[in-house]
Amino acid sequence: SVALASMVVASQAASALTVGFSQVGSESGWRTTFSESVKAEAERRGIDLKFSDAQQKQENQIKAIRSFIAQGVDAIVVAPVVETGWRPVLMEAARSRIPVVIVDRNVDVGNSRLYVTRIAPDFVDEGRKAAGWLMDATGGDCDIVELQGTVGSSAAIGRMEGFNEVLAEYPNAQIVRSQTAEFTRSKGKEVMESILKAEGGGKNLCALWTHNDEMALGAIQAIKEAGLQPGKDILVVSVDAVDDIFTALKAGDVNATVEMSPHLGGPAFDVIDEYLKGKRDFEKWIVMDGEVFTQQNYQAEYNKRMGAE
Ligand code: GYE
Repeated sequence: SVALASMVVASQAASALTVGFSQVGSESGWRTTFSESVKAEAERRGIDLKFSDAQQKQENQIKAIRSFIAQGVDAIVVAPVVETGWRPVLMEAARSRIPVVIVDRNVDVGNSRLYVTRIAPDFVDEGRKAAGWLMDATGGDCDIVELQGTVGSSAAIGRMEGFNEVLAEYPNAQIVRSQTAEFTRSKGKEVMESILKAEGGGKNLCALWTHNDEMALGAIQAIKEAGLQPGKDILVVSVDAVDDIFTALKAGDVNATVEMSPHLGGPAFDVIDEYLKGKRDFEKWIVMDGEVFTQQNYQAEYNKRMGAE
């Protein structure tokens, strides 16, 4: 029975999956939680995870994917920084018969057979939800500053599209300034400072719309330093629902955020398991949904998160 037990152990070890994960970077709290969640999930499942942080550079992601292919991993998970430029490297993975799962942002490859599926929210819908909340809150009369995410990322492209689509229905609402702050807190503060200066201090602004919470958290600092009250003088709406934004909701500095789950690792590993067992007919997009949290309804979720720490 000792021999039997060791055989069982050996066969388990032999069947352990090796998965390469190319992550965008660590630009936001949302991203860090996402990375931690993928690592924890891999550990829980006994997956040998090769984790690579691309520091927001596509060239680093392409290098990482090539090295995963060279190492002969069983599957590759990619959270792409931008949409374009993925075709050649995904074709290399396909030629090596290594399945690729896309998570979070999208790839524009013109041939969806180059990946198994994509697990992600509907970014356009997130933008619509943010604008819907703001138009309700202001009666559709509002001069808005927009802080965009990384240029060329589908998160920024989609959120912008959805927000503007709703805004088009309100003749008295408009975006008066729009600039990228690259999804980071420090850029959010810096860019907001310069916008407030350009806007004569910002007293005539109605709202700030940011493509993620991290930029909102930086920008509310800038608003305070300019002598205005974020959440009152300038309404603040964003996307992600990271832990820190709940503190800001409670403090009244932020008004609303559209939730995006960072727990994409579990669903990605499920897909890989199914694929390796022979399944081929996957939906090309597995859509994750999220709630809108506001100063009126954040409390229950806040308690849940703080209690969980
Ligand atoms: O909203 C932001 C992050 O791609 C959806 O990237 C993601 C975005 C997320 O850094 O915080």
